Amino acid sequence: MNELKAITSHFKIIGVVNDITPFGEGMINSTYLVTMKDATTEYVLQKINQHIFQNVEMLQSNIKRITDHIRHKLTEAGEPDIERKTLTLIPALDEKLYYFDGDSYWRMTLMIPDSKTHEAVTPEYAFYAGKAFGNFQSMLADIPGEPLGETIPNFHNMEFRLMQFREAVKQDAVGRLSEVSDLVDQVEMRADEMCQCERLYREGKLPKRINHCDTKVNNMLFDTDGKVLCVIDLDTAMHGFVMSDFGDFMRTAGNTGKEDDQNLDNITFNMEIFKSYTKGYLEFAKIFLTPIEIDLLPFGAKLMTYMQLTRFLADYMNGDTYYKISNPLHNLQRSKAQFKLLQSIEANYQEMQRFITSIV
Ligand code: GN1
Ligand code: MG
Repeated sequence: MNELKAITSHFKIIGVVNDITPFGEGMINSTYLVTMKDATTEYVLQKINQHIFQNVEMLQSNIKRITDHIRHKLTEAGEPDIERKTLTLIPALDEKLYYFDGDSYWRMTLMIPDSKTHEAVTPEYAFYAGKAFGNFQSMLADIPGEPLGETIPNFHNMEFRLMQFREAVKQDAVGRLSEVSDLVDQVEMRADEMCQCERLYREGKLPKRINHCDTKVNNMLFDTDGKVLCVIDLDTAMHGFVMSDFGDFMRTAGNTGKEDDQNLDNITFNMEIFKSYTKGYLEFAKIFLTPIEIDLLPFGAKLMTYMQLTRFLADYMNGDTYYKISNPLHNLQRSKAQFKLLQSIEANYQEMQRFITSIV
């Protein structure tokens, strides 16, 4: 705690730190809540995972551009309560947007007062969430200047993820392949279908836009009345296919179980969440989406669940080098849970397509 306190002293925070405690469910960065003695303001302190985000300068500059642009858009639209509707970065004493302690990179943001995250949502909240992510994409469509930097190259490129997956199979670094060969077969069976976005992009039929690229339900802050305040965890916002953002929300909020549920019977795809979110999302997004993007939204749900399956399973075969785990079988359990969800999404696929046709 004293070490963490020392880190915060390098940032332009106001007041005296009271306490610093672990915060949130992130699987990549380490996050802490910083409370102050005067109890008025709180801050969020994060140690950035620099193995994953190798260009911290670019990372922070992306986030600054995104939050500035959103603030500008909200101001233009005459929105009230703007300070609670976008993140505020706290600069370090030297004005940089991070502090390097010789070993690790740190950053701070203001904690948005009276905000909550949820690991699951009701259909009503899913509708608000759909609107919020639709609005997020539409606000970022005209961010001025250079394109945003690619903070993790090929992050949601399915062809690249499959290449990594096949490399993990080939290496079998910790001898776990035989244990998971059925799942590997299931991945391979679907590989061709799952790479269709990259093919369509090369053929000039599918555009890329700025996406959040981690639209898990817990990456959104809700007000006490259930309305969405803002989208957080902006590390991976970059160019990609809209299916990424649509699909990742479905993968997380549409799962009736947990991402790593041990009881696979808990896991099914919740069509009510799908319907509400889609309605909310399309309210904003139908203005800028092309017909092919709209058609492929249900595919996004499949794709992101499949991609996550390949990522968890590859990490398991690699000996757990990427995701934080809480037990040695954690990545296997996550993989099985994602596969169960994928099967349920596949079973609901036609109904999803019919629903989309009925509302556009
Ligand atoms: C990671 O930041 P966090 O823990 O919410 C990951 C996502 C995965 C997710 C799986 C940079 O997100 O891509 O979908 O875990 N982020 C990165 O839940 O790899
Ligand atoms: Mg997160």
